[in-house]
Amino acid sequence: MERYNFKKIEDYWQDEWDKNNSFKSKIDKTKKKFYCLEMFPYPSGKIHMGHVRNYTIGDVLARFKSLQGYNVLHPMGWDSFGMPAENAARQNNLDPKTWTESNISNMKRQLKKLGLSIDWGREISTCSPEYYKHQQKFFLELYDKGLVYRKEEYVNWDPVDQTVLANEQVIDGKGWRSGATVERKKLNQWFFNITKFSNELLESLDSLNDWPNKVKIMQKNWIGKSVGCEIGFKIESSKNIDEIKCFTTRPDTLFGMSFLALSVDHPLSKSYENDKDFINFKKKCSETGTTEESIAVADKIGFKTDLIAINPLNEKIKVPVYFANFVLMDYGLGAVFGCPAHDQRDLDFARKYNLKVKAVVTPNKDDLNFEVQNEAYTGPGYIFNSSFLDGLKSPGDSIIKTIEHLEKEKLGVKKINFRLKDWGVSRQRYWGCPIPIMYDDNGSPHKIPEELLPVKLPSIEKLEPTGNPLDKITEWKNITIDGKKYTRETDTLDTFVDSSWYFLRFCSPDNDENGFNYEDIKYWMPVDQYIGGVEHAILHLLYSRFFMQALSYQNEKFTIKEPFTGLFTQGMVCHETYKDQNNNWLSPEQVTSINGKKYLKNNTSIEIKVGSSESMSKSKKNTIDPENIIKSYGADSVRLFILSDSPPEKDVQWSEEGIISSYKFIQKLWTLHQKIIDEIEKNHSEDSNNSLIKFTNKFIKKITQNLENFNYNIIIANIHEMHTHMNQEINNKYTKKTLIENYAKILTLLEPIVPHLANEAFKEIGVNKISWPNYDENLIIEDIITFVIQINGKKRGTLAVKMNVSEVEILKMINQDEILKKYLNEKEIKKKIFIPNKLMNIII
Ligand code: ANZ
Repeated sequence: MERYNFKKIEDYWQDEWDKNNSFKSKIDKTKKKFYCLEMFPYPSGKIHMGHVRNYTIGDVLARFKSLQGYNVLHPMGWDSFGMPAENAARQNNLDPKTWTESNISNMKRQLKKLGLSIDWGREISTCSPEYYKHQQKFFLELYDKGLVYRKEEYVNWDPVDQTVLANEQVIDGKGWRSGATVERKKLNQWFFNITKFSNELLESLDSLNDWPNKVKIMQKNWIGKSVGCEIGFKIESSKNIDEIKCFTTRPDTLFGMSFLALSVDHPLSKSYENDKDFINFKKKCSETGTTEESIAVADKIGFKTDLIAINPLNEKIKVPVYFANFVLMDYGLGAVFGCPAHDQRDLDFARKYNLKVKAVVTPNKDDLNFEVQNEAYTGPGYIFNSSFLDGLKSPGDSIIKTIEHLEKEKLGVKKINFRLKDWGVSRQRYWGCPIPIMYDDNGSPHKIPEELLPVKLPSIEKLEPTGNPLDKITEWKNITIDGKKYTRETDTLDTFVDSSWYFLRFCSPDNDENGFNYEDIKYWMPVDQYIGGVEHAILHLLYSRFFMQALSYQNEKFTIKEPFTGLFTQGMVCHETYKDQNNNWLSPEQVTSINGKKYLKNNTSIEIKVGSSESMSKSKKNTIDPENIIKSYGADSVRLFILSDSPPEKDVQWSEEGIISSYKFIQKLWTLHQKIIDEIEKNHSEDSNNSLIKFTNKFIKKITQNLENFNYNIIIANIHEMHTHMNQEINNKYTKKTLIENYAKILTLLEPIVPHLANEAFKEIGVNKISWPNYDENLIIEDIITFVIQINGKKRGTLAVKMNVSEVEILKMINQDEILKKYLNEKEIKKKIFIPNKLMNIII
């Protein structure tokens, strides 16, 4: 038998697809459309196994839908702005553009080697002015709609590198590169008013039936709707202030209050701005990062004011007012009342400053001596120690009753708060989309006139190690319009903005005037199936959803509220980890396995420690280079293996043995193919039976259903079964016509998974490709079925019978059966329950 020469065959087909523009998509209103999109990659330079998995899953679906007769849009582009380009450029002394473009061309070449059915005619790159021009227009559209604003906000500031750091660049409170202690610093920044749509973004999640539940829950938590109330606390004899308002979700714990705490940025801090101790305290607070997580784990510290607050439910309870580092200014009202017994932060704070800890919720209705030690009690229970609230269920009735009381007495009002914050889009970086704004002499912002768009990034020879390069390019920064002088905004946009609308651009990639045509998006949008990593469950997906809200706001023509109808989140690709005796990571290429039992460092007798399998990452060196693998085993083997091991939503374990066995299986499929061709050539005069037709029908049904449900790993098992079955089937004699008809159907079913092999096989049998085959349910039903016999509800045996046998026939057979006959024992039959093709229950 001839071996399957994957190199030649895969090259041939990839060339053909390229030459013929095989996956070109255009609007065809006679056909139902299907928009299949995988999250576009950051052009880091080389594809990794995560890309291989993501794009293989998408490609299987795109090819399947296309064979089913859908008009498929399956595009690809590059999320090409971002920090790595800037860092690489600094390290290698070149400009980010050159670095990025060469990465794109390499990755594009690698992706083509996977045999993906992509319409490359629609390729986009977010760092090209042709793309970001439209983004700048959208920015100004949102600005005009009042959805963009500027305000002072804290950032992580690296005092040595003179630059703003992203949260992930702050490691243990220090700048990742300089190692300097990071400070909190206020800067003027641009914000998108995403919170305007908090409610819409939350409620519309319920309409997304084809999204994983876990993603919807993550988004819900992120938006974080809290129902509670705002309470006014009277301040005793102060000249400056007579009331402080707090937001709480637990008004039922008011009788347990022992202090009131304010954010250091609370308006009241103005009265302390000349107080040396307060200034020191504020500085100490600024050493904690800006994230909620870093604040949560930081030591609780406070600054005691001379103010005394009065409990609105009992004027005799008077408590001190502090500034505290755990109160955030941008949530609620920047002020909280502290109830240490029922909130851990409050308890930590109270223990530190010797404040009272009074329990007001008891887990057990009868335990009125309940006390709290080192752990706050936050569970459910009953109110006690609380006058008119005593005995009420907490939470629940107790909260309702407290709010009713506060509202009646005009001490507070019911209030809904969202945890979601407005989206800060300013980045003090070079390699991003310039913000199309300029400032006049007074520092007031103005829009860059539309005819001057795009505001192009100036090219740059060499990136300085510190600061924002755009700040220093004065010839770019200073502009004159109509004789008036302005300076440009030097911040660029967060790269999440680039990816919040790219799926619209794919619909109209060549439109120079606008980001998209209405006609195009009306046909193609929303994306029918979006596929990507669960790491984007919150930000990217939420920002894209927000962008649709923002574009449709005050624009009746734009009617897309949700960008992605279906969402699929695929699991990670994992590999074992290896370490030498000195605990240095080793890559799989540096390790030789001895029968899979022992592992040695290559060409040595040094034994290697094998660690758990973890998701592939450069830091642990457990990556496998897809390009090498494709070179050695071919794209179809890689596709087959990456789908075979586990359901696509779960992690997959990469292994050498796995890819080798996929490779061998491809060879076996090819051997089978040659046997089938031999049989076709024999040209038998008639079909010996119809078992091939029946098998094909069953196979169609299984593959179709498994494709529809993303059970891709089961499909691989189905293909193995097909291989075994067909090897036997060809011993039966079939006419050329029957064989070709059925084999063509089987090849069509294989095409989404192993497209090169399937197309080559089609070519060899000399048949044009066909569309997705249907199956005939009647042919799938087994002729002989197992029929269950129960006597008085107990299973007493089975009968092998033909389909659709009658009740009378079954009874006859029971009476002829030696064993079953005994159970009846000629007793009187009281009742018979007959379920066709399944069972008969005889009551005697
Ligand atoms: C009193 C209280 C007693 C609270 C108790 C909790 C337990 P969620 O559910 O996340 O909305 N809080 C309010 N504003 C805050 C701010 N700016 N910074 C830090 N914490 C703030 O949480 C609402 C609760 O978070 C509020 O309810 C408040 O503490 C705190 F036994 O009020 B609570």
